[in-house]
Amino acid sequence: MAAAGTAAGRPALAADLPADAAVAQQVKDEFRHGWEGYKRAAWGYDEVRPVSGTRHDFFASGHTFGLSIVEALDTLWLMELDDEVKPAADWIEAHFDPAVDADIQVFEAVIRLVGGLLAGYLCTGRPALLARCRELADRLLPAFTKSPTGLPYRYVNLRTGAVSGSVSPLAEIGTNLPEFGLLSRLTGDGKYLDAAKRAAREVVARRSSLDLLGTSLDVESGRWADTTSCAPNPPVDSFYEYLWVGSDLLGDGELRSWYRLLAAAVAKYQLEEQGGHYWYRQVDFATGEVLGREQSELGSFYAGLLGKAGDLPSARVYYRSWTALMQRAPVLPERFDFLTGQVLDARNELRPEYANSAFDLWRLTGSAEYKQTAYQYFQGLRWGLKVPGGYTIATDVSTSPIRLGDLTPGYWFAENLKYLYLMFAAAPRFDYRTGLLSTEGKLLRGANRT
Ligand code: DMJ
Repeated sequence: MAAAGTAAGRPALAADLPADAAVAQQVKDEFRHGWEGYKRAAWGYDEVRPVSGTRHDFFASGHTFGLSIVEALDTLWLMELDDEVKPAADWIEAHFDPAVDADIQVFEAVIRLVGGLLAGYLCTGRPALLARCRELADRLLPAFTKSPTGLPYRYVNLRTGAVSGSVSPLAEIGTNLPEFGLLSRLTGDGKYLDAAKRAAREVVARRSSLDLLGTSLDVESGRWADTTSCAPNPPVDSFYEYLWVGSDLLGDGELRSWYRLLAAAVAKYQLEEQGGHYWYRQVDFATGEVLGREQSELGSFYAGLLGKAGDLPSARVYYRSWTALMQRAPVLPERFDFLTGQVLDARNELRPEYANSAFDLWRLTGSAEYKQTAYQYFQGLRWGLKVPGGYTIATDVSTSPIRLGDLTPGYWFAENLKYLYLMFAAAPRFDYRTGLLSTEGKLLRGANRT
């Protein structure tokens, strides 16, 4: 297998960064390209398969939530694509069904749908979006309230309220604080925030004596099902992120102190320096014994989180570790071993995490480094993953040419190009001082609606 960062083929990266307005226009054009592909082949369905021109049901076979429309709505609004905003919001008002008779993954429903509807409401001011959001959240709540520990089940049937999936990874348990906190604030009903905060508290209470967390919990017994600490990689990644984002949005000092306690332990036991680069290893949460050196591309979001939480020196080194890989092979594999360089999963799921960190660190520092490297990421996307029908995942980035898959994940409409656009566009609808985005790139604070 090819070593990470040495996958064959690479685009000629432009040495000079074009003017900001020119990059912003390029980004907007690429977003439109993807959006037109979705509309043409899959309007009203969850996701488009842009190569075959077919559709994909994300949550449950035979059911649609119009996921890509919900994911795209605030991006369309921020990009001032107003001819697209109204049809998208109209579709949600007319067709979005929060009561389908199917088992729905609670985590994905919260970050994509609850978050998307909240952001859509904040951007457009249309009350029906908040009403749909509230109904959906009410139908998700049994996952929390039926659990003897308050740790949510993984799945809930939105029609019947039946719950299932009793062993859950931490990201799925705890990636809900900002969405549920904001919903409580907007509706005046504290039950959403109460459920989310209780779940986070139950997790933190189960930390080891080293202040490390495991990977997954049995939500019925409250016992750990996997005691490997794999932060900041999945499937715990956004649990850490949401302690910080939640503390920021809700002004909650307890969440902040939990984040600091847990992040300090990750830095102490899991951070490893290799050749001037930072990576995070897997350890036993009780002893700190090293169990593995796998790095997932999803972990690259952590550079931005480190920066937001005040550790800019570590954020910079970790971001540059990813940049070094990207400059050798602009379309990264999903997972690799950072000690041997061996690729463990050669797919690319059209992921946004590196761009997310570029955006966060650019906002914090104003440094041109982040615009330059974000533009290189953008060039890699266009070179490797653009197809006539939009943008697609890849099934193998180690081949030349890259072997393409056939899916535009919903998050692509919410994240990758939104981060880039906001960096280059001086977007009048985004409040750069207070703006806050969720783990799914949803605008939860800072919509300028004058
Ligand atoms: C998105 O759904 C979110 O960014 C989430 O936090 C992690 N996974 C995907 C994108 O990779």
